Amino acid sequence: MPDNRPASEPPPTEVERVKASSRYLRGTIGESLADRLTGAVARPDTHLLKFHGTYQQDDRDLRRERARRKLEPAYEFMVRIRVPGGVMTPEQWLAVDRIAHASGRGTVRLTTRQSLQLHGVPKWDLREVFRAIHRSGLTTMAASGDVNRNVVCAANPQPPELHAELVDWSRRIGDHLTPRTAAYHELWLAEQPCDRAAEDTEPLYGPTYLPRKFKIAVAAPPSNDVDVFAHDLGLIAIVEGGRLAGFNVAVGGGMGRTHGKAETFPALARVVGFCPPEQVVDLAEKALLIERDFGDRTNRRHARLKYVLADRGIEWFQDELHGRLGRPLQPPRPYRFEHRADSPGWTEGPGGTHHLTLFIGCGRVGDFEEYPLLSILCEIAGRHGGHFRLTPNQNLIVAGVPDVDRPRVEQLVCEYRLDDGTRSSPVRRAALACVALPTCGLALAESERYLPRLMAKLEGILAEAGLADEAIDVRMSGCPNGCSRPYLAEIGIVGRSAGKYTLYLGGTAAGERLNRLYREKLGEEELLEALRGVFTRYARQRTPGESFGDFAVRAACGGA
Ligand code: SRM
Ligand code: SF4
Repeated sequence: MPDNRPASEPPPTEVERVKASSRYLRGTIGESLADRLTGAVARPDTHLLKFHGTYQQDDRDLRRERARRKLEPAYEFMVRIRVPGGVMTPEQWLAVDRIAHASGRGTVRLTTRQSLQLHGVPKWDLREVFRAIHRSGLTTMAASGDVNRNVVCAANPQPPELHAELVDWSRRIGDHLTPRTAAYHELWLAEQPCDRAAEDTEPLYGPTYLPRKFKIAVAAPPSNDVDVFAHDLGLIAIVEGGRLAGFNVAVGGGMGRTHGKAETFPALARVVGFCPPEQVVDLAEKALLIERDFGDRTNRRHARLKYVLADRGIEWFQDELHGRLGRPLQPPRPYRFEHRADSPGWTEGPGGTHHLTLFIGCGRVGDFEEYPLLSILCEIAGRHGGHFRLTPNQNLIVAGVPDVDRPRVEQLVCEYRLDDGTRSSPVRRAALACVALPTCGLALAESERYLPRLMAKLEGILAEAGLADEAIDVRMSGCPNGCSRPYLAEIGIVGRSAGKYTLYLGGTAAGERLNRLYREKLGEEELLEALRGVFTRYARQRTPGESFGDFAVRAACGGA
């Protein structure tokens, strides 16, 4: 890349240089895949592969032993499958199950953004895995990388008829913002090797794509299940007279921060206006282009849209957006969020159908000892004529069950105790944990593997304080990147180092306030002790109807 910058300007990051010389995301991925001497790919290709929906990882449980034996790390790949609006067919579920067993660790991870992840795929299997995903009608393209990601959508809105319309808008936005490069087809799907880089263009993104990832969510009040304020662009559906009138537009949300670096911070998206449905695709494009043109390409920790807004101001952003749209947004319309947790059990769907929301602990679906969850879900998929919905709370909805089929699904639910979620404590049902160890290369501490154990202890101290029935939300992340959106939780627990966590308190149950730092570097005993203290005070001193998050801000964290 020619370097015409003034000497005072910092250089573009390594990732920017790799993108620029990648010929629209090709790089040397073909050569890396063909290299049988290592389970890894060349370093520049690790950056490019993310755009194709896969991350190079290594099994961190095996790192030390492999190093002792002078072996290379146990390289494997995480494959992320985009599921627009979280809606998939039972056939697609069965296809993903087959792939997970043939090439992965035999489990499927439901993510906080309505995607699926397969872990443990060897490099040699990637091409076949991508082809099988493509044959099922899903894709991994742009599931990650510096592009617009899977557009998430309210999983179970009211009225239920609204869902199809919101998913349709989510899909249209997602399709419009999908990269156009032929690299994906050439590398993974084509029968014969080919390279059409010379003819390629990226009309929206250009050759260096975005400075950083871009995330969009569509919410349907009163539920904020998508955590709309955690997104670069949040769209809040406004229903008037029973019809979708349009969307309130919120910009500049994000969670990631770095311990000890005050210049990195989580931010809530801010509502800047309203737009009618037919303008929403254009609006999403223009917001993304502002990030493309003004995001910081010299520092990836300062590159998200939230930092553009922090540096230039919300008025600047509005002027820029209005200029690009050729018109101002309308003033925002009234809306009210009341909650964001899923409610396990049956709800009514459109046209006399029914939806069954199943609680999936930490989003991990597998065949566990005494609980063959993946097999049971496959059995349901094999007989289900409706569809599946992934929720942003890492749960699964068996959706569109007609009256006649409901008894059969109910029988399976009873037989296999699938409704255990309905009976588990409210605090456990609302909890989220990110993946963390052993696959996530950025994890500083455990999360998914640890939260269930910690939860049992938390349930104990909640019961001691007489709070067993309170639905306080707890979110754990293995590092400050915040993949479980912990800074929006009433209790956020964020990994600091092995066995040590930072404790944040004071989010709201509807996800409209960031929580605050309460205590740092806590081991398990200290963490439980700190929470026992706050729970006891909450039980004694809360005002009528006061939520735990509100109490924590008022009393525990030093007043609002
Ligand atoms: Fe995330 C990076 C997992 C949702 C903020 N995230 C990662 C990686 C890919 C680690 C890496 O870069 O090597 C993790 C892979 C772990 C593994 O082994 O599977 C990972 N993120 C996840 C998932 C699977 C968590 C989960 O348990 O569900 C979620 C997948 C979403 C999806 O389907 O696309 C996931 N990540 C989120 C969210 C939540 C959201 O978007 O609603 C956030 C916070 C919101 C945000 O983006 O600000 C999030 N992930 C990050 C960040 C920090 C980004 C930042 O701006 O600072 C990173 C690190 C990075 O990008 O450099 C990251
Ligand atoms: Fe990994 Fe950190 Fe995200 Fe957890 S929060 S999945 S540890 S990057």
